[in-house]
Amino acid sequence: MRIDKHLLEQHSEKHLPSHQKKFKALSSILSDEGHDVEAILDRVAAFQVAIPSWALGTGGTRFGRFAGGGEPRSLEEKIEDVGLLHTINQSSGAISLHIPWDVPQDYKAIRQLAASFELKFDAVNSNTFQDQPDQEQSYKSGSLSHTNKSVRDQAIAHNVEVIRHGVELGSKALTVWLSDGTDFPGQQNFRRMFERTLDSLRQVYAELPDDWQVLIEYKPYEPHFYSTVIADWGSSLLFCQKLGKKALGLVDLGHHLPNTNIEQIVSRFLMEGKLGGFHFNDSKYGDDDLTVGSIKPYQLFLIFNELIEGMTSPEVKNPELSWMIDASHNIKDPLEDLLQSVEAIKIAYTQALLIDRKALEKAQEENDATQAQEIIQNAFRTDVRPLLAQARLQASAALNPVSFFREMKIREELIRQRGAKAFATGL
Ligand SMILES: [Mn+2]
Repeated sequence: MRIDKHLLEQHSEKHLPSHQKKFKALSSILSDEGHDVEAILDRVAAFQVAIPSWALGTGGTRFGRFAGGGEPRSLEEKIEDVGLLHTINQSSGAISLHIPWDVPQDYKAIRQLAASFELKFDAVNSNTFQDQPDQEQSYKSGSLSHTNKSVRDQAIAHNVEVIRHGVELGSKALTVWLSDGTDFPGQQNFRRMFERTLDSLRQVYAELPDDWQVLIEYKPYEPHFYSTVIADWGSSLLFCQKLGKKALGLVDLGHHLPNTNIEQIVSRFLMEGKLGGFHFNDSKYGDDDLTVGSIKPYQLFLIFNELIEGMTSPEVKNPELSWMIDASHNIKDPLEDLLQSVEAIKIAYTQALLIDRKALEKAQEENDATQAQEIIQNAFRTDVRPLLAQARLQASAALNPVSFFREMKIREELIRQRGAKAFATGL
């Protein structure tokens, strides 16, 4: 499904008077405060968030799944859905694929289809947390960390195959989320599991093209409930340091125990030049896969505060980051959820751009906690949505993405095209 640019213009025209009032008021206040509104708009417009192929269908829990219909049935339809999102918000210009759920058959055709929607291929993701019907060895007791060399070799070969697919599509990174772990005390030797994993990752790392990165994701628990090999940012950083400069840490917001200070982790990774990317989502209890910014928008803003602080500090030398969403819940329309998620990420980013960094540094040097709070909360409490809308208007996107999606009855059209019982492949 492709959106006629005319419909976007019509939608924006309808909402224009109310938008203009809000934008005029905000830009006047920001200009008075010394902000360069045009420069902020340029940065907002340039900020792109990759969409994972697995978020385009309704997610589920181990208790059930309630698919909404009209879900993409193939890699081609997944690319079309991300193209749809990007046409609506001009902020989702990349797709992140998951192998083997999205194995491309015809690379050239897939590349052309993505290019027709102005989409790039972000990091490719390997999967050794499930057994595939045709595989010889089982990952029941682990993959890259397995005690049996044949299982490790199979998992290594899979990761290398994922790199090959990514190279054909123009990706520049492999994301490894390793589910390996144990469920019971004494089940395995922690040190040996780490060493076997390191040896496996070294073999994968050796196959990375020069301009590629491997992003090492961490998670404290689930699917295993006693230990995980790459459980936390410290373990991720250890692997990255031992592997080499192409290995970087990946922070998934849902992969932390409750109340973890994620913004401080971000600062530490940046300080070491080892932050590779983000998987955005939100959670109340664990890896809940909720819409970004729906539960803890202040935490998201504080993370962006650290990101911008790090990325604008001359002493911090960190590569460009990959921004991705990793969420898939089972209640909302997945496309509406993604539009809201991208919006929430860009709101937090824009608010963090408004922080008066000089004044904050002065407050920090003077140990003035009250003033520091005034400064960061002044930015956080600014309603920056008119800036995002203005950036979309200038990029010929929809002034209000979610209402455009509903006004145009896009889900109804997708159900008409694909059927009410069309379930996304992969999950
Ligand atoms: Mn993730």
